Amino acid sequence: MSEKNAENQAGNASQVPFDASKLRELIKLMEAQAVQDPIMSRLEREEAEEKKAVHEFWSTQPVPKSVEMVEKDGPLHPPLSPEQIRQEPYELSAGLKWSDVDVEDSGDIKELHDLLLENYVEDADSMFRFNYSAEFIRWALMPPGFSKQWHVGVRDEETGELMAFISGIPVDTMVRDKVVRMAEINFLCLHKSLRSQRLAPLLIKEVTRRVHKVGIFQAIYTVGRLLPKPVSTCRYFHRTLNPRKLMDTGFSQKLEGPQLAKLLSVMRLPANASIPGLRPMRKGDVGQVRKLLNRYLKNRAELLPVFSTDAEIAHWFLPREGVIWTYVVDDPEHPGKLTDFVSFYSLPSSVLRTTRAQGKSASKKPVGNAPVRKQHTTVNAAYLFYYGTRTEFEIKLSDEEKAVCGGKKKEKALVKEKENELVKQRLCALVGDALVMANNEKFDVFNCLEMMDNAMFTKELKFGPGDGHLRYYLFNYLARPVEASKIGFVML
Ligand code: MYA
Repeated sequence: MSEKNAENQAGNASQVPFDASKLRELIKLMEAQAVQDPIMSRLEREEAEEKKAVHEFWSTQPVPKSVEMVEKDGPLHPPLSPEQIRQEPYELSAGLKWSDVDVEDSGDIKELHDLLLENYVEDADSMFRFNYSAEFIRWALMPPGFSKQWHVGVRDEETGELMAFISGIPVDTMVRDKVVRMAEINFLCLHKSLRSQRLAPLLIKEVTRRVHKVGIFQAIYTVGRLLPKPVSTCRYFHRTLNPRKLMDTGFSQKLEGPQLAKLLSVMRLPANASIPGLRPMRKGDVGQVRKLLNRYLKNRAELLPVFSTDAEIAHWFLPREGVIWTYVVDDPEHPGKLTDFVSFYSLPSSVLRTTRAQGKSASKKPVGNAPVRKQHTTVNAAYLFYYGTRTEFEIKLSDEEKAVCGGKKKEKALVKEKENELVKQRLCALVGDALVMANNEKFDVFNCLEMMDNAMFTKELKFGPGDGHLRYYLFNYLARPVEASKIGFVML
């Protein structure tokens, strides 16, 4: 949707008399967030500090140094022979013991849920903390081929309390033209009482050992902070669904009076989806969704997961209440033929407090100094997961266009441009409908990263840039930097 359309929409939907100059001011204000925040300088500062940092642990691991320029892709070290792989677990500090977490067990999953609820990722101002539901954790950790041995827990020997965790799941990862079996590492978490005691390296080494034991020597992981050395960095974008609640919780900047009224009307969404044939995904759709997704990712991305089986697609995409929503477009002209799909998942954040620490800038969310108006315990955030749509079109240039191009190279570029325009139109409609669905499910905000083709719709659909970034890393695999728009891997 163009800015002009946004203005019209605002004018139509709102009861407030339409004032185009006020709206332009508001849109500028929203866009200016990126400029006002010292984001670039903060990123640059982090990079400068990282170049000087000493990494006692990471300097011993098969990852590129921060100052290293990676110029070709491939493993850093060859696979280890079975004799080179340590057989016994690493030794933990006194009072702690290793313990596999059985996420199928109701007691274990509750303990893991509670550990993460109290100790997992927070924004830089400790205003919000991720609040993964138990069902979500099960979904994230039990794809086909998962192994309980890769759900590594640490317990207090005396009390039995779960004090730390790290997980791996298997994933076929494509880095440019190579597919590599990897472990996807996530949910590294230490109880707050065990921080800064060099336990994280032990957890990482132990999960590495267990992954090595089954003959896998590469891994992919994402971390907000800068470590040696990301293959890509993606910025978070946020689309407000419930402006009042986001202001009340300090998630977004407080507005009042006409500005607030305008924001409410600009952000208002229709009640129903716009694409004919859009419906929730069903079991019978699995095969077509697999084809759509793999084709889309391979055409558009350089770092992507490969979904080799229908079982994987069924696991990751069939709707699960409160966890994952997937909508397919069932072509009304050819019933049963799917043309597109889009999915999003639920990841709430607990509200820890509603004002920002003075003199600090948040690193994950665009927060302001909103005074508390209403108490909320959680922000219900939907995150864009994967989507797929057609990317190949039979575009024929007119003789006039060919003449203007004056050569095959420019003609090819023009065809690409036209293809991208068609993809963009479709994605705006598709993700626009995902917003409608998420809004109807009472989500407060819809988040995505500036990865894949997301830049094609963020502005049109009124996403604003956040101040958080997510860095992508590969373990024991050198890869030339991948642009954010070529990242096709969503990590939970
Ligand atoms: S990202 C989510 C991470 N979790 C959180 O942010 C939750 C809240 N925070 C915590 O629980 C703790 O602060 C953690 C660190 C556990 C993060 N990734 O024990 P320490 C390095 C990698 O004294 P603590 C996710 O889950 C740090 O640079 N390294 O630190 C993906 C330093 O090393 P060096 C990290 O603060 C995880 C050392 O640890 C991270 O008490 C991917 C300090 O240890 C981090 N997030 O605890 C893991 N944070 O001196 C890598 C700190 O060298 C997987 N550090 O700078 C690699 C692939 C493994 C498999 C390979 C298979 C082939």
